[in-house]
This record gives sequence, structure tokens and C-alpha cells, in this order.
Amino acid sequence: MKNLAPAIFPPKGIGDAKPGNKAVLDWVHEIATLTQPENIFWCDGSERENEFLIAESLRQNVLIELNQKKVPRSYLHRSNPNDVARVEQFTFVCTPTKQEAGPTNNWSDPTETYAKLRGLLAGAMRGRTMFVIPYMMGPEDSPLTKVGFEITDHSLLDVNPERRFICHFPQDNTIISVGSGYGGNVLLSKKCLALRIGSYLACKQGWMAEHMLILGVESPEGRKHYVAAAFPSACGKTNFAMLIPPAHFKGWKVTTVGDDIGWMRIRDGRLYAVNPENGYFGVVPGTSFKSNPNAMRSIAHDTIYTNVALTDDGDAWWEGKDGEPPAHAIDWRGNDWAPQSNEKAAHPNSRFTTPMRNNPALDPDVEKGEGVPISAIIFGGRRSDTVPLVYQAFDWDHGVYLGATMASETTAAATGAVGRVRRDPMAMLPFCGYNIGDYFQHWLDIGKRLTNPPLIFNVNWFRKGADGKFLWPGFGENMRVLKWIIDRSEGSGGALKSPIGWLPSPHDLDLAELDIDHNAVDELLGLDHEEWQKEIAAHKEFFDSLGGVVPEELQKQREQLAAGFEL
Ligand code: GTP
Ligand code: SPV
Ligand code: MN
Repeated sequence: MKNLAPAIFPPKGIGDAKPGNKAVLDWVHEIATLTQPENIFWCDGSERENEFLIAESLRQNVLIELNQKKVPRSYLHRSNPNDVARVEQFTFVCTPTKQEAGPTNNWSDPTETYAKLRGLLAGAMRGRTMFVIPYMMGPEDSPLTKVGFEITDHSLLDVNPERRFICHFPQDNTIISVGSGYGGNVLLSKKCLALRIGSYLACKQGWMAEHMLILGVESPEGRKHYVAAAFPSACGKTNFAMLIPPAHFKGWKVTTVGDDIGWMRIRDGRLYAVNPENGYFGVVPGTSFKSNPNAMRSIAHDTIYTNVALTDDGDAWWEGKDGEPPAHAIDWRGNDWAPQSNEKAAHPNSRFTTPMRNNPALDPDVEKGEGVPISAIIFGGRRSDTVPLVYQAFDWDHGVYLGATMASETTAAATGAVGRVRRDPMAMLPFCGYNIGDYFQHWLDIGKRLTNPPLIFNVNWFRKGADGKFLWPGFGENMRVLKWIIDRSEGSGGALKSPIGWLPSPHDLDLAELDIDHNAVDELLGLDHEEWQKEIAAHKEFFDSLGGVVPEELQKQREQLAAGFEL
């Protein structure tokens, strides 16, 4: 096969940051003996290294330079067209027993899997450069922070969907990924470490690793709360974390701590959260100055775009960007594109990669080692029907039930059918690195240790009317829902008791200066008994499908919910 990523030869002073740690050196030596690279590049994260690697990537056509006047220091990467999303069917948790991985993970035997992977890796880096990338997940002085090393080659284009394996060995703190260059499959510090291995460690050590954004919200009087929210992939975390309140909320300010992953620990009976990441790997389509101005400013420079379209003047373009579509562009596959084309110009899961320092709304405490105290946890999914705009759990255990039974219509973030409702507990279905029953129990156990637990809410920005259109304007207007959540957390804010939880009535939400009709609001906050009968049956079906691992407490919650609807 043609070597699409030949070795690179850096000048002295670049790529030679060899560490002194013997364990690391031994391990690198072992992998080099197996994979047989031409040379080894020891990364140090310096600016000089960055410039060299970008120049090399441009030379090898792995990156395309964008118009430097329009988007300074920004580049386009076109992936292999069959390597555009996470591949859940090829993702494995390799624990000694299948039972430890549980009913929601693909399991494979660690000994056999190591042997198989060793076979695939033997000689795999011949003629190529091996990169050793040290990384740190979390603020420098946080007790949760983890240090890791990723060894990789440069074979971004040389992927093979027939031989794609993303394998986790929680007992060994090891991850091996072959055959994909896509973010969630190969940035091993992110979903693989920070969530899958992270959740396994969190359960053992008594903390939480969650698929959550973390935001700060400050009132005009200067009262500040932090909120964490778990929405499934491509369901609005980045947008919510960067929310700009509408004009009516003068003096309110929302700041971003994280947009995808939250690590939380108990301190003084409260949950404190840190964001282990240093940047954003976000969905591009739909991003505009109308929907998310902070994201637009974040990606206006120093950004790598993957699988967006390229305009004739060298700019990045995607569906949903402000202004008119270009008359001509090169689409994400590298083909000519025009507005009348049947194909999308940008892949629906095209992504930006940008450092968090680019975000104008970055929270000042983002690097604080002790984390930020969480006042509320929000669950949410993409549901065209059934689930109201917002409601509040009766208590922690009921909140765990809301998380455990949440569902969402599938998106382009993972390969497979899009738009199918699937249960995605706590937005962790693809990311929980151990038995989901033990994960539910862990959530219940955490609750018992909290003297000042966050209140738990569920939201749905995606309910649709009979015309098939979203009933709720979403984006910045989600501030209206966030405000109710803050009010409830402060002990004010009205609500009605319903069988599913505390529901706001229309006048409990601040809808001033919002162009929305009364019927839409009623529909957004309404409960349809027939839909809920089906929903509760689906909860039971889901729990049953897990084969007896669901804690008794959650079964009890379901019975109570069902009883509430029989009244
Ligand atoms: P991952 O990075 O995959 O974990 O996704 P995410 O949860 O951060 O989702 P993101 O904020 O990138 O949003 C995904 C898609 O949902 C984008 O196309 C957004 O435009 C759209 N979206 C986000 N928020 C809203 C909203 O409030 N209403 C509507 N209708 N769409 C939204
Ligand atoms: C997701 O799919 O939830 C993402 C993108 O955040 S990735 O990092 O690729 O998993
Ligand atoms: Mn995510």
C-alpha cells in the first residue's frame, strides 16, 4: 500500500523532548520495537513544534491553508470519507469478565484482544514517524487531574474501516485505537480516557466522570451559579455552554467552563466540577452569529476545520453559516459544489478544533483546581414529542431516574441511522466504561454522600409541533429556561406538581419580549397521557433489556411514575 504519511525529519531542537521517566521510555521502546517506525518524534507542545508540524502537514496535503486574512492561522482537513464519526460498533471495553463491561458495551477478552492488536500493529509504522504526545487532563493543581501519553503515527488518511478497533483496558489504564483518524476514535485523552477509563476510575474512587458541559451564570446583582448539563452527542452542549442571553436579560452573564466533559468530586457535601479539556471539538453545521456568536468568534482564528466546504476565496463554509451560500465551493469530499447540488457541502458531523482561550466567554475559574460548585444538573435529549421543555426532579434519586431513562434521536456524531429514538442514560451510553447497572448505583451512592446536592432537571429544546417545526426557538432563548432553573435552585420560582416532576406553568417562565404563541408554550409544557403511557412502557423495556442490573431504587421510581399516570 502507498505510504500516505511518510516520515518527517525535524531540525535539531524540534521533536527531541525525550522525557527522563524510565517507565515511559521502556513503554515507548516496546511499542517502537513492535511498530517499527522510521524515527521517533517527542512532542513538547511548543510554538516552534506547532509551526513545524503545520508546515509539514501542508506539504503532505494533510492540511489545506485557509485564507489567512479571513481566518488567520486556520486550516482545513478533509478526512477519508469513511472516517467521519465515532464507530460505536468497533468500540470495546476489555475487562477480565464480560459482566464488568455490562450490557451496554461491546466486550472482548483482554488477552485475546491484546494479541489481535499486536498483530495489527506489528510493523504498522514502517517508513513513518512515531509521535509521542504527553498530555495532562485537568487543571494543573486539581486532585482529579490525569497525565497520559499517546503514541501515534501520522496516518490520518490511511484508514481501514475493516480493521477499526477502539479498545479500552481499564485494569491497565491502556487504550489502543487502530484504523481511524476521527476525533472521538483517536484523540484518546477525550472520550476514551476522560469518559470511558475516567468513569471506571470514578466509580472505584468515588467521583464522577460525565458527558457534561459546565457553565457559569451570573445575575445582574452578581450572584453566581454553576450548572452542569448532560446532553447526548450533537444535542446542544457547546451551544448551551456558550449561550448569550437575549436583550431582555440585561445584566445576566453566561460563561463557559467546559463544553463536553465534566469531572466532579464531593467537597464539603457539594459537587465541584472541573473541565479536563483544553479546547473544543465542536459540531460546525448550524454554527452562526445568530445561533452561537461565541463559537463563531472562537473559530475565527487558530482553528482546524475538518470536513467543511472550501469557498473559491479560501474561506470555510458550511450549512447554516450566516449569509448566502457561495455560488461555488469545493465540498467536504473535494468535489465541486453549488447551491443546487443534492449533496451537503459540509459533512453533518464536520467539526472545529479550537483552543478554549479563543472563547470570549471563558469562565475566569476554568483553571481552578478545586473546581466550581454545581447548583444544578440538567439532563436533556432530542425528542420531537412527549418530553416537555423543562421539568424538575422531586429529589436526587428521582433525578437519577430521569438521567437513567433519558432518550434522544440519534445524530451524525456516530455512524449509523440518524433520527432514531434510543435510550442514552445520562448521555453516557457510548461512554460509560463499565457495567451500566453499577454506574446507576454509583449515581445513587453519590447522592447519599451529598449534604447539599444539586437540583436535577430535564430539558428538551427539540419538541416539534404538528407542522414538524421546532416549537422552541432555542439557543440564546434557552436563557429563559436556565433562569427558571436558577430560580428553583435559589428556592424561588413557581412550579406545579405533575406525575413526572415539577413543571413550570407558562407564567413561571420569563417569556417577555419573546415572539412565541401561547399555544406553542402550552404544547411545550404539556403532558400527553397517551405519549407518556408509551414512554413509561419504553422505560420498562429498556430496563428489562439490561438483564437485571438496574438498581431496585430505580425500578421503584418507575413504578411510582406509572402509578402517577393511573390516577
Ligand atoms: P458533541 O460535541 O457531539 O458532544 O455535541 P454538543 O452536544 O456539544 O452539540 P452542539 O452544541 O454542537 O449542537 C449540535 C447541533 O444541535 C447543532 O447543529 C446545533 O445548531 C443544534 N442545536 C444546539 N442547540 C440548539 C437549540 O437550542 N435548539 C435547536 N433547535 N438546535 C440546537
Ligand atoms: C461526541 O460525539 O459526543 C463528541 C465528538 O463530543 S467526539 O469527541 O468525536 O466523540
Ligand atoms: Mn460529546
